[in-house]
Amino acid sequence: MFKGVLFDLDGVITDTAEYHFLAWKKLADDLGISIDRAFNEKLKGVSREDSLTLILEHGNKAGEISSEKFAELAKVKNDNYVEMIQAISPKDIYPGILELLEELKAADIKIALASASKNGPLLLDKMEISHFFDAIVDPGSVAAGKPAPDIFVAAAEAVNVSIKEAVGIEDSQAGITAIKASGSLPVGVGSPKDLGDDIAIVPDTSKLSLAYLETVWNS
Ligand code: B16
Ligand code: MG
Repeated sequence: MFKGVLFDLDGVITDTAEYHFLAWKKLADDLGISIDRAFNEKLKGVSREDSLTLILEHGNKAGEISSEKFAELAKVKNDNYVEMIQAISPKDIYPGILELLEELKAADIKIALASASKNGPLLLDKMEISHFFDAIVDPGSVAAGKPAPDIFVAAAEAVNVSIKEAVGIEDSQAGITAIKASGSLPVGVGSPKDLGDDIAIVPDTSKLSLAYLETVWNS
C-alpha cells in the first residue's frame, strides 16, 4: 500500500488553474501576444518565470525584453492573480477533495503539497485545509521546476516516505512528466488527450477517493 499522497494544487485542489490562465491571457493580450487554452496546457504546473518565457517565445518577443522588464511583467501577472484569489474560501475546494484528505488522515497516510505555486500556502489557508498537510514544499527550494521530478522527490522526503511508496496527483502535462520521472505513481485529473493514455485518469476530482487510489495502486 502507498504511504503518502503528493498533491498538486492549482487544478487539483481548486480551480485556480483557470485564474492563472485568465491572468496570463490578460498579460499576453497587453503585449499583443495571442494565447489560447490549448497553449495554456503547456503553462499548467510550470513556474511563473518559465511560463512567462514560454509566452514571450510564443509571441517572438523573448529577445526584446530586458531582465528588469521581465521581472516587472511577472509581478504584474502575479498581482493580478493574487487579486483574483482573494475571495477563495472553503466553498472553492473541488468536489471530493476534502473527503479524500479526511480519508487519508484517518488511514494515517502522509499528505504533502507539491505545487509549483509560491501562492500555495496562502490558498491552503484561505480554503482552511492547511492542517491536513504534513509538509508543504517551497517551490523556490528545489533546483528545477516541473517537468523535472525535484518537487515530488522533495515532497516525499519531507514526509519521510519513499518516493516509490507515494502517489502523485496532477492536472498538468508538466506535472505528470515530473511524477513519472520521480518514481511515484501518477494519477491525472483531466483528459487522456491532454495527459496521455498510459496513466490512471479521473475526469474530475469527485471521482478521487482512498478506494480509487487503492484500486490504481493494486492494478
Ligand atoms: P505562482 P501547481 C502552478 O501550480 C500552476 O499550475 C502554474 O500555472 C503557475 O504558473 C505555477 O504554479 C506558479 O504559480 O505564480 O502562483 O507562484 O499546478 O503546480 O499547483
Ligand atoms: Mg496544477
